[in-house]
Amino acid sequence: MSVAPVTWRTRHAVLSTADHTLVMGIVNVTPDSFSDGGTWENVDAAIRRGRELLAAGADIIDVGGESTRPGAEGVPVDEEIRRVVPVVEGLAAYGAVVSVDTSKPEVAAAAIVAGAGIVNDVTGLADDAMRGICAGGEVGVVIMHMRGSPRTMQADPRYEDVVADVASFLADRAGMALDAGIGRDRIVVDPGIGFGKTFDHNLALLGDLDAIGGGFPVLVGTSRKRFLGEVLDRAGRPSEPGDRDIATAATVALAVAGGASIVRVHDVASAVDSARTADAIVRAQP
Ligand code: PMM
Repeated sequence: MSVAPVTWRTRHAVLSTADHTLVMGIVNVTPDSFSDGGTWENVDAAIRRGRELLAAGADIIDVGGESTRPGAEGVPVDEEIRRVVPVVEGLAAYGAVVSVDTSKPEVAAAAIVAGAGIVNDVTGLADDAMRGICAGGEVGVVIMHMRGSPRTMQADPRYEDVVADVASFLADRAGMALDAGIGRDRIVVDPGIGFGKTFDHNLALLGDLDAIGGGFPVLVGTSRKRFLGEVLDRAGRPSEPGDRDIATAATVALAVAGGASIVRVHDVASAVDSARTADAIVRAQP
């Protein structure tokens, strides 16, 4: 259970897990995200939320302008830029390490100019232009695994062996990122919990994080997701997404024990408590 520290080079900062597992706090500037859609749509409110998450211990703020919940429709480029850029700008000016959650090269480019240091792409840098922009912008990147697109991904997802399939996809995409000139120390990979996965697929991935990183740091995003609703349903405790922060904290602790370097969450305070506790235990092992 011992974990070697990793560093992650982003545009303006080099992040390290030497002291603790990194916590990425989520600010969704969307009218329709599954958990916090509509709440932070106003620019000032979104910036305020980001600052609260920093005060609660977030190491990174992830700003997203397009919902990726199952069934979601895409957002036009201009609209996504309009939502995201002022929030990125405000939080970067405040000194935050800002990540932009987008799969559109134009949005990534605009966000980098506005001060984003990381591009978090749920399509795993599928687009050539996106890889070029990330290489040129010298940002950190998150390469996430998804099966299909948000509109279709939950229609009967199947894998030969979900852990091996996700690991091999991430290795391929990391190879493409390296070929595009993105430095090895800028790349983080993510199994994409809930993105084209059944309940059992999600649990299998979370139980075997070691097997999916291929030498790259692993980010895990479980926060308030539907599979946690299913766990709680099975325990006779039906929940709304906002009721799932304790369940999320359990996944955070286990992800840290399983070797995750970064966790992506809505409720930063509970995740920081959970991650720091797990860090103390993991780091006390020989
Ligand atoms: N999950 C969501 C959105 N973006 N990005 C990464 N890297 N990993 C995730 O698991 C992930 C993500 C789901 O939507 P949310 O922003 O409402 O949590």
